[in-house]
Amino acid sequence: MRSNFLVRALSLFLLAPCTAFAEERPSDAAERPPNVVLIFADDLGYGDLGCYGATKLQTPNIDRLAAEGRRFTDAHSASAVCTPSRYALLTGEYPLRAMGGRGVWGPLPTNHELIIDTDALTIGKAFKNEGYATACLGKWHLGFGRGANDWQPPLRPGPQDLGFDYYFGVPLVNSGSPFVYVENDTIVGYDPDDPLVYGGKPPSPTPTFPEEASRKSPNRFGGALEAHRIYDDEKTGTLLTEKAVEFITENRERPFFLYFPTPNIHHPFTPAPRFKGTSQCGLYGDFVHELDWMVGEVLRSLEDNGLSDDTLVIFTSDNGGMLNRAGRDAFKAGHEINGDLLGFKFGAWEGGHRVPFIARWPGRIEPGTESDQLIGQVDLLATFMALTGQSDELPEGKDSVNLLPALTGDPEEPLRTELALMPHKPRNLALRRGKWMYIDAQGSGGFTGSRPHHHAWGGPAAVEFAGDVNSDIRDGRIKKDAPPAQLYDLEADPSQTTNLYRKSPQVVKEMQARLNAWRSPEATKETAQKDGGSAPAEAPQKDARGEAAPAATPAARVAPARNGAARADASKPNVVVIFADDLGYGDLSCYGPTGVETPHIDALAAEGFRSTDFFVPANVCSPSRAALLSGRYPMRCGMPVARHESEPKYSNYGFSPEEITIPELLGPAGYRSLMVGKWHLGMDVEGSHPIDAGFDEHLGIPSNYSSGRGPDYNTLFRGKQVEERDVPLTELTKRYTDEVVRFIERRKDQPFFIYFSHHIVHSPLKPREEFVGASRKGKYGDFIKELDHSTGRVMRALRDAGVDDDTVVVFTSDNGPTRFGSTGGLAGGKYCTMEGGHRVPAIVRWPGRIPAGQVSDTTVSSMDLLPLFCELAGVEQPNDRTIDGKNILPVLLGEETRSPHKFLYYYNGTNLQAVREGDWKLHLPRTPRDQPFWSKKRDPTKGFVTLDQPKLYNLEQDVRERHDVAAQRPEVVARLQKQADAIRAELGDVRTTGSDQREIDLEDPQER
Ligand SMILES: [Ca+2]
Ligand SMILES: [Ca+2]
Repeated sequence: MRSNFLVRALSLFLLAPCTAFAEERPSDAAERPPNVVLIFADDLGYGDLGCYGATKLQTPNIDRLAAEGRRFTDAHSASAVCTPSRYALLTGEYPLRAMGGRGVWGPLPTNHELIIDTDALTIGKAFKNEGYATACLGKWHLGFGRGANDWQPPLRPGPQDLGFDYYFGVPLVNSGSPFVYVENDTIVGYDPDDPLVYGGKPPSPTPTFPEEASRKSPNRFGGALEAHRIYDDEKTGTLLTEKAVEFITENRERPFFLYFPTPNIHHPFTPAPRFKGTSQCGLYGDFVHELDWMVGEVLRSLEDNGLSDDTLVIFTSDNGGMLNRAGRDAFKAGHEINGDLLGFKFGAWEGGHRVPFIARWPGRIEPGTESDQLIGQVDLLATFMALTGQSDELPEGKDSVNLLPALTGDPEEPLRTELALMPHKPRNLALRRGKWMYIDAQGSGGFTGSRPHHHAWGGPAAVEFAGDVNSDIRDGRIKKDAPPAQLYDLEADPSQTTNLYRKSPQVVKEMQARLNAWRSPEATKETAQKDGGSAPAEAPQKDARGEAAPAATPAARVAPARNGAARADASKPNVVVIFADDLGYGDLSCYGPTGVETPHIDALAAEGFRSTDFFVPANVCSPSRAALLSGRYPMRCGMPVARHESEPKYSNYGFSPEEITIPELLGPAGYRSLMVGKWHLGMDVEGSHPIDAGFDEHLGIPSNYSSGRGPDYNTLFRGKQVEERDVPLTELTKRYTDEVVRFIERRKDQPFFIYFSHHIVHSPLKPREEFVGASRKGKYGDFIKELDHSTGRVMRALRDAGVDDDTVVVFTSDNGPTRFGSTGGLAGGKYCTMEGGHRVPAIVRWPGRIPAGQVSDTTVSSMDLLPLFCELAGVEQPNDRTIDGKNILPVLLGEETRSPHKFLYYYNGTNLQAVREGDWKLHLPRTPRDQPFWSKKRDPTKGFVTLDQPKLYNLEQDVRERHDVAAQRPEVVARLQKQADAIRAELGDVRTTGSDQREIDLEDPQER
C-alpha cells in the first residue's frame, strides 16, 4: 500500500492544479505524503473567532492558522444539525440520502444504531486505504451497533468499521447520556460486573453545572459507576488534546489522518477551570478559549515533530451557533455568535450552516489569503480522495466535489454550481445556486423556542434579539401575508433581510424544480442503489413494523403544495377535529342503544363516514393526544404516559418540540390553525405549549379541570397569556365553542385547521346549567348533551360561513370511557388494553367528497389523521421519521375496504400488552409490575392486570374478548409473538429501549 501511495502522491503533485506559488515548492516535499488534521468544532458560529470578527473573545491560535493559510467566507456544513452534518462530512453524501433515502435530519437518539453503512466509503477509509494511520478523537454521534445499541461492549460496528484505526471520545454528545468515554469499541472503565444500564436506577452520578453553562440533560443510565467516575466534562477538552498530541507524536514517521471533532463549544459550556473568566463574554467565550488552546496544542505538536510543512490542517464547525443560555449571555455581552448572519443552529438561514473554514498547508496554500468560493463540508471526501490520488475511485452518486483547486489555487470559475442545505425540518430544505439562496418554506425550519428563556430559542421569535431584520417577520412572528417560501440574493443581501420570492418568480420556479428533483423518491432511490447503500426495504425500523416497505419513501408521496397547480382550491379543504375526552364507544346514540341522544353528532355520521373499528393508540389522555398530533405511536414520540400537572416529577415531561405536528405541516400550505380546550401535553414545559407545537391561535386550560391539578387547573390561557383566572368548568365549553365559531367567521376565506379538544366527558362532570337534566343518564349524559350542542353550533358556523362543503369534520375521542360511560359492550374501558379502552367513536364528514351514510369496519386510527390531512392539503409528510399513520382517504371515499394497518400495537403506558393483526388480537403476558400506576390493581373493568400465558381472540367473532383460542391457533400465537418481539425492539417496552423511541423525559414513567 505504501509504495502505491508514493506513486499516487507523486502523480498527484504532477497533476495537481498548481498555482505559480505552489510550483515554487521544493520538489522533495512531494515525496512525503501530506498528513491531514481535520479539526471539527461543535456549534461554533460564523462570528465566534477573532479572524472572523469576534472581539469579546480571543483566538490567537486559530487566527494564526488563518494567517498562515486560507480563510473561506462562504463555506457550509451540509446540515445545521450535528448528526446529519457529521454524516455528510464522513460520507460525502447529503444527509437526505441517509437511512435508505429517508434521510437523517435531527440529532441521533441515545440508543440508535450506527447510521453509516460499513461498506460505504468514508473520509476515514479514504486515508486508511492509502496506508495512513487514522484516528477519530472526540464526539461521534453517528450511533453504534446494529439494531438498537445496548451499550454492552463491543460497540460494533462503530468508528473502527468506518476507517478509523483508533477512536476515543464522547460517544454521543456532551449534553446527553451516557456520560462516559468510549475507547475503540469499549467503555472506558468498563466493568462487566457493573454494566451500563439504560433506565437503570438510580441514575449514576455525573457532574452538574449551573444554569449559566446551559443544559446538560439528566443521566438516563445507571450502573458503570467507574466509567461515570472517569467522565468529567471539565477535563474532556484537555484529555482529548492529550490524545491528539499522543497520536501525532506516535505516528510522526508515517502519514496520518486525525479527525478531531471537539465537543467544544456544544452545551453544557464546561471549559477547564483555568479558562473560566478569561473571555469578555462569559462561559461561551471561555469555552471558545479552551478550543483555541486545543488547536494551539495540536499545532505545537506538529511543529515539535517537524510535521507542520507536511500537514494539511483544516479547521471548521459542524453547524452555526445556538442561542442557548450561554449564547444569550454572550450576545448580551456584545458577542454576535453568528456574526451578521441571520438565524442559528438547526435552521436554514445562513447562521445555521455558514461556518468558519480555514485550511493551512505550508508551501501549497498561500498564507494569509481569503476565498469566497462556495464550498461544503460534504466536499471533503472528494477532496481527500484527490489529495491521496484516488479521484478515480470516488463512487458515483456522491455529492462531493474536489476542493483542492480552491485550496491551493484561485479558480476563476466556481467549483460548485449548487449546494443543498438541510435544516432540522425537512420542509425547509434549502438550495444555494450562485448568489441565490432558496428555502422551500417559511421560517428557518430550526429551533422553535419562542421565549428568551427557552433553551432552544430561535426562529422568527429570536430575530429581533439578535439585531436582525427580515421582511417576512414582524413582532417575532411570520407575517400573515408573507410568501410561502423564501428567496434571497446573498450577494446584495448577505444578512437575508429581504425575501425576493415575489420579485423573482422565475428563479423561485427553477429552484423549486431542482429541490423537487432532490425530494423525489426516484432520485433518492437511484442514488441509494448507485452508492451501494441499503435499499429502502432493508431499513430496520420498517422491517420490525412488518409493514409495506417505503418503496416510495415518505419523502414525496404527495406533490408539494406549491407546485401543484393541478390542485384546485377545493382540494385544500378546511379541517376541524372535534376531540372528546373519555367518550366511550357506546356513548352516542349513533353507536347504539346505550348511547345518549346526540342528534347533531348523529347527523355528522348520517352525512359521512362512521367507523366501527377506530383505534386510538393509548387508553389515557396525554399519549393519545401526542399520537393524534404527531401521527406516531406514543412510545415513538416520547409521550407514553399521562402527565399530572401538580407532581414535580412531570415538570420536564412534555410534547417534544422535535415532533412535527399537524399544524406545523399545514401552516406552510396556507392553513391558519386554532387549538381550543384541553391540552394536557405540558403547557409549562419548554417548547411544549400549543403555540410551540405550531398552532397560530390558542384558547384553553393546561390540562384536566380538577382541583389539585396545580395552580392553573382553572386558568384560561390565550396563547401564553392569562385570559382569565378561576373560570368555572360550567362556562368552558361555551367559551370554547364561541371561540371556534368566531374563528370560522374570521378565517372563512382561507384554509384553516381547528383542533377542538373538549373536557367532556372527563370528570368532574359539570355541564352548563341549561343542560342539567337534558339526558336520562345523569350528569354524565347531560355533559354529552352539551358536547352535542356545541358540535351543532360548530356545524352551523360552517354553514353560515358558506364553507360547509369545503370542510372536513372529524369527530372522535381520546380513549375509552370511565365507569360512568358505555363501551357498547366492549371489554374494559379507559386505563386498559381491552377493546373498550382503545376503540372509540369516529366520524368523518366531507359533503360531496366522502359518500354519506357509510358505516365502515375497516381498521383505521387516530394516527392516520396526520397523513390524511397532509394529503388533503397537498403537503409532504415528514420524511425524516417513521409516521405510523396512513393516508386513509381511499377508505373514507369508499374506494378501499382493506385496512392500511397490517399490525396494531396496544401499549398500556410503556408496556406492550397486545398485538393485533386483522381480526386476531393477542394479549401478551404481564405482571402488575409491568403495568402503569393506573392499572396495577386488580379491577374487572381493567382487563388483565396479570397474565401468565398469552390469550388470543378473534375480534370478528368475539369483539368482547371472551373466548381465548390460543390453544387452537398456536401458529397465530407464534406469529404475533414474533411481531411483538420485533415491535418491542423498535418501540420499546417496560424494560426495553426501542431503536426508534424518543427518550421519555421522565423518571419511572410507569409510576406516579
Ligand atoms: Ca453541532
Ligand atoms: Ca381521556
